[in-house]
Amino acid sequence: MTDTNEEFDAVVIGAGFAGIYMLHKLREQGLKCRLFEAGDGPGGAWYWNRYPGARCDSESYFYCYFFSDEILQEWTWSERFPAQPEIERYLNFVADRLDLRKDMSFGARVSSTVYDEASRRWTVETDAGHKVTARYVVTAIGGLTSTASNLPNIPGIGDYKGEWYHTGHWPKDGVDFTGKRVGVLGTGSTGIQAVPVIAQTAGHLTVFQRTPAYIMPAKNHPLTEEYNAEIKANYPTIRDNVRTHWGGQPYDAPAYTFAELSLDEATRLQEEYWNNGGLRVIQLFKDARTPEVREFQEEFFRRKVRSIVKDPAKAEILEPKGYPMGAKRIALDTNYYETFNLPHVDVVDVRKTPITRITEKGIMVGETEYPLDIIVFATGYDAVTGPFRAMDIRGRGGIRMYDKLDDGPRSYVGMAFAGFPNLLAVSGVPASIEHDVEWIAALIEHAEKNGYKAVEPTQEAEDAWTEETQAKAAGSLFDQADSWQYGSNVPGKPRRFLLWLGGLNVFRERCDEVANEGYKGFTFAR
Ligand code: NA7
Repeated sequence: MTDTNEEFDAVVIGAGFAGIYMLHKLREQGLKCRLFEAGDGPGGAWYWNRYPGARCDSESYFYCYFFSDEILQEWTWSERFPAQPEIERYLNFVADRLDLRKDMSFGARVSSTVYDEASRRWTVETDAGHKVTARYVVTAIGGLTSTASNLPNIPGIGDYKGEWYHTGHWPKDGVDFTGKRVGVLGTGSTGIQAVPVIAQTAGHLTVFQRTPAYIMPAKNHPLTEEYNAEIKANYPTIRDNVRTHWGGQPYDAPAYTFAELSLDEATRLQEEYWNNGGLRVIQLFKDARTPEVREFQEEFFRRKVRSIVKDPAKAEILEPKGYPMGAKRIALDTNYYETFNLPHVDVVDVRKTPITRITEKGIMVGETEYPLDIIVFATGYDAVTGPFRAMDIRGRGGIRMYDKLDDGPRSYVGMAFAGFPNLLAVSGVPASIEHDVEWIAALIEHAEKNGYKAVEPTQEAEDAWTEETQAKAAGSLFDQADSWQYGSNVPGKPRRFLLWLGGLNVFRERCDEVANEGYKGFTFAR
């Protein structure tokens, strides 16, 4: 089907968790909608991230939609931490269950979206030849997106004659590593998941590590029928807990006070939490933010590395150090450290001796060349602002989103932009996505009911929110390391914090406040 010149009430960009629900919500409100998606099916980040070992770090029972009791009951997860194919299947299931496909165009990457002040409409064009107009545009393009993958600017990268891949747009047919000399560059959450799986078939695997991550064991396992039945019976409580938790996780608050425990007792408890695995490994002490607890846990993690990795030289490189735990995202692993006990797997410290160039044959570290048949770049993303800057978005008076975000992130409540009427944005993880979708849907309903043609935040509201976001991050743990959350993984990107660090529960309250006070901070035009 071609949509050329068709007029819509709303265009949604992206068919991941955010876009799927946004399309459903707006359609429910009676809007004529079209969703454009670059991939050839639903999935979003879970469509593109097909790299070996790709898996969610949140448990399946809360990495999902809560808005529909039917979907909660009809879908059954097979593993504690779902792998990419299962999440992709889930999103396809939801798209079908809600009969959304007929309003989705796949293989259509939005190239530009331009606002016309006279008609108060956006013109949206895709690289597949669509050109449509809409009153509202909702970007559901994610913060860590294939369009903004971060390929390091290493000299000679164009000279390399072998195969190379970025984990964020992995070939659908997979990559055959059998017997090959493989190099993985990057040891964030992605590299840590990919390394053990690539090692299973590679002839030789070299991991190039700049910063050693703090890593917790996932302890992933299949879910039993009894477990799933119990989860399904408890979904109302789980949903409430997700919505009131600081980080959108349905977990109980930490149970112990480190300062009141003997070192032996604290170690025993920490061991127990370690053995249970998952995000809760470090969520046991109420006084977790004190330097004593952090040092205790950091050392606990380092001891674990030394106890698993048999070669002391490799262990020394892999031990997390040089920055406080929590200042970068803590990863979950399945057999990451164990993989370095295999004779054909090495780790190279490229902080100590940096990569000098990429050659025809492989990667040069200092004066040493590592010949490689395949390089895997697990080097992350130009996060949050990158996906917006990858598209030509022009608001009132032709102002470009590209320029607006040149100095770092700017928004009002993370969802709206001064100068860009009726352009709204959803991103994040399912817990925050559901909130944002519902909030945006309510804002649009408010505008529709009152006959407003354009809604846009004031510059003052946007400035205040933007500054508040930065203030929340200043002095936080994140402030003590270089991370994608601070934009420091992309050379030249301003050091501005890209996320809201005030807690998801507080964010919900703040957004409610805006809505309840007649959408304060927004202007509406008829
Ligand atoms: P991350 O977390 O940004 O990790 C990227 C990794 O790549 C990290 O280890 C970086 O080292 C490394 N990197 C990046 N550029 C270079 C260069 N030029 N040289 C050497 N090493 C480099 O991306 P992920 O894909 O793992 O995870 C992104 C998010 O997706 C994650 O937080 C989850 O939410 C899901 P560095 O640490 O910068 O020294």
